[in-house]
Amino acid sequence: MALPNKPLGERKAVRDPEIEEREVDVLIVGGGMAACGTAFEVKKWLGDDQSVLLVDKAAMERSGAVAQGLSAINTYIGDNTPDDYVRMVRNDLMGIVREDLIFDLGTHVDDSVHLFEEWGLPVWKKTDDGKNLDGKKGQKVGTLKGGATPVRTGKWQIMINGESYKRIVAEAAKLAIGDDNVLERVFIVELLLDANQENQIAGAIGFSVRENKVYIIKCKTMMVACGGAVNIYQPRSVGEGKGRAWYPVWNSGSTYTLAMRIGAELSMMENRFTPARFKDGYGPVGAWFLLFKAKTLNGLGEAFAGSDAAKAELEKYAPYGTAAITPTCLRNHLMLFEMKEGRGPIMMDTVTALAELGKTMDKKELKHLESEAWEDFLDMTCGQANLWCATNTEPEKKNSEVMPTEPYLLGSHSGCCGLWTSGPDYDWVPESYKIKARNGKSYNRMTTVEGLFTAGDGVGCSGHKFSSGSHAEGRMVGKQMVRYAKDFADFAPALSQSKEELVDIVYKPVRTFLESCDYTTAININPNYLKPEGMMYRLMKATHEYGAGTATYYQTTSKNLEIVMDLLATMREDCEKMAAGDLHELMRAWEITHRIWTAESHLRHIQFRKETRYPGFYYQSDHPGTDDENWFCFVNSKFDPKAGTWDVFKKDYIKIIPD
Ligand code: SFD
Ligand code: AMP
Repeated sequence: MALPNKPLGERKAVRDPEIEEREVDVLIVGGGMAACGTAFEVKKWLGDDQSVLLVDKAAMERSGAVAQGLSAINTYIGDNTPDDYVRMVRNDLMGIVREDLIFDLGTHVDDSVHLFEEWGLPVWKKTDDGKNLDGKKGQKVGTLKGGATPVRTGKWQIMINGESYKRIVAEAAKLAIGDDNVLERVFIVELLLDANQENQIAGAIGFSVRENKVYIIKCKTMMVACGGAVNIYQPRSVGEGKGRAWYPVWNSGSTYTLAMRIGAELSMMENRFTPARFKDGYGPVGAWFLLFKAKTLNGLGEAFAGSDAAKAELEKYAPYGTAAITPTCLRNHLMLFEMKEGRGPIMMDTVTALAELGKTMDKKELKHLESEAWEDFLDMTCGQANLWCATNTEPEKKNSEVMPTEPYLLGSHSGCCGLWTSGPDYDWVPESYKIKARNGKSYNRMTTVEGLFTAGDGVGCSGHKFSSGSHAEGRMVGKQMVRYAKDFADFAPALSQSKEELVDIVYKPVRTFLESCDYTTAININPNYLKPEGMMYRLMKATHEYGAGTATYYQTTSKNLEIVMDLLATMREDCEKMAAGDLHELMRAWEITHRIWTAESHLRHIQFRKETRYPGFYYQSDHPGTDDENWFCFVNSKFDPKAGTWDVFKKDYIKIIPD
């Protein structure tokens, strides 16, 4: 349980916080979909003498990407096969993915969906005569597990009434491990390697955002699942870099930074997700394309996606571009093509779509259809519904603009950046995909740091897991962590830094602030420090202008990349002088530090890959088009914590599932 917030203003930070030390077998960092899956599963396998702790920077009931709820579960295999799931993900991500991880996930994901339904999540069902039943009506016709048919939007997606999705999933997680084993409102700052055992995870340090307290937590094994990275680019929304975005603003790249700073190998960090969204409200488009069968039109009112020009453009990217489902990046590419040719804006034709569907409906059914259109957003992105109200938009009467947003980094949605992890220990999994611990055994989803696991947005090369897949992957990791903790029962984690040294790391921004804040009259202006807010604007300006942000239609060049790398190096240096006067600001200081490292890894990878593998997500203008001969491979990188240097290199792609 977290302490309630204070009545007035932010809680001031003090120089010497209280220190709380913990030691557990299994530590779960994050409280989102993946972490809830781990918490739910882990207890079943833990021995009575083994312990677990989950640490979330927020409150689990509403933390992470599913905070506002969702209106669809995008991965449910059902009557499809895991092989086909691999083919879909591979095509959407332009060919280069880890098929072992994706297949493995495909065989497990439905079980999580069945659990969600059992825990009370309403799943829409189809009647025998093809009608949709939502809410309680859907629940009455039986469960998915019992054989009821879901309402499929696309081949993989099913509709839910999901406003309370995260609450339902978090409740099960908390019940499984018990409230006493959950720390909420605690932000993890750094991970710690073991003092004696090379490349072995040993713990984490963090602080409470509600009281002046630093946590030092030792563990035998850990999962870091802090979601993706948001607000590393200037968002399209103005005056509120910290306000509206599509993915959750509180996902600040911690997963990648925490792991990379202790030397874990990253993979495909060049892959970003630039989603097409309803402009300004960031409403997702999936339900409109798939459930309501809407089309997008250019500024001339033409359905451009089927035009000869579009087909010619897609053929350049065959076989992906010419597949039955156009990859997400190429769908963006076609929109950008229209806009650059002067045929914008792009409009979602909600009017025609609803009119078409309404043709076979009576008045009551039509009203219900209209309310479903609203509910899609009320369940998931209520800001979009607010925007419709504020702009007098009734979707049956007025079309809405769609726009590619600022870029996001994530590994669970339609992107695949993240950590390089071990595949499952099956004989069909290539040896080069298995990461062995010092006992010679491999552990599914373990990173290249021994005992450190990840899931959801953290696992690289394996996108399209979405909420359900992230939960299922978390469960898989839970089991593996217990196996690891049992195999290394004798391992006693030891830290090389003293308690004081660790507190000094976490509270450095507070101490910097307190030392110099009296020097000037304006608290934010001081020659001895800078504030996280200023750093945020610096990062966003640099990536926006040079790192293929919206400012340049997602284009960058080798020279631009050189400039932004230089700016990032200075930012990292300046982070040492960051100051925080209260606990909220301390969190902001650490968030922006994590964002800067994440952005740097992203751009280093883009710099290394001399082709444009994901047109529509970004363009390396010196290297347009894909170059299979040289670049049909993963790009991995590793930061050496001792030397402070980076290594970026190629890793072989291995095809497992035939076309
Ligand atoms: O419409 C720290 N997602 C969708 N998934 C679906 O199945 N269906 C949809 O409809 C989806 N859509 C969608 C989705 C997300 C969002 C924001 C919108 C719409 C508007 C994607 C899923 O939500 C996503 O794939 C999973 O949630 C990913 O799970 P995970 O566990 O990898 O990340 P998380 O849930 O965001 O959790 C992160 C946790 O980490 C905590 N945290 N804790 C301690 N210390 C730190 N330093 C921390 N940093 C972060 C967070 O608090 C959180 O608990 S649609 O677009 O397609
Ligand atoms: P989105 O709302 O864009 O996040 O998409 C939700 C789901 O629908 C994801 O599985 C997407 O891959 C899929 N999707 C979205 N738009 C389309 C489209 N035009 N064609 C096929 N699949 C789509």
